[in-house]
Amino acid sequence: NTSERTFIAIKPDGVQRNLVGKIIQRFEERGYKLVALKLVQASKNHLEVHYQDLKEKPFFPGLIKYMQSGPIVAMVWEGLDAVRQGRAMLGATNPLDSNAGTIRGDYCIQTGRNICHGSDSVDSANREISHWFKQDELVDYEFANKVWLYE
Ligand code: DAT
Ligand code: MG
Repeated sequence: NTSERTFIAIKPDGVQRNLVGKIIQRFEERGYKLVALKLVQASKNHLEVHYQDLKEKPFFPGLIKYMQSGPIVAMVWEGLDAVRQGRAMLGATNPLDSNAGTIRGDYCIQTGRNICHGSDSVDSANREISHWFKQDELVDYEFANKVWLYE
């Protein structure tokens, strides 16, 4: 399915550390299609819903505070296997376990400052995309590269 979509976010540390361009560049160069993008200061409630599955975890309050500490770049990327490949490109949750060549493995050190988010399944991608974007913010356009990326 070359129309699979994933929600990718650059967390406040990624923005402050000037890694926005580099992270976007990886998805562009791989061949994924940018469908939506915005810089947002997320509210506490918005982040608590985003991370609803983690609300019982001991690190949850710290996670919400971290995610609220500055603007986030919210994006939707589309293409074949976008969810799984997006996760692979980010690397392991704990950057100490992330391979070199992944975003986390190359640009960060600690789990609590792991600079990026990616949906972990197609279902959570759909939920996260509609949580962060209005339908009319998902831009429908012809991706000229498509014929050179897919047979
Ligand atoms: P991922 O972001 O790889 O999907 P997750 O959904 O399990 O990982 O957790 C969401 C975020 O919460 C993660 O990116 C960083 C933070 N986090 C997870 N486990 C943590 C821990 N043990 N200590 C501190 N922060 C943690
Ligand atoms: Mg997750």
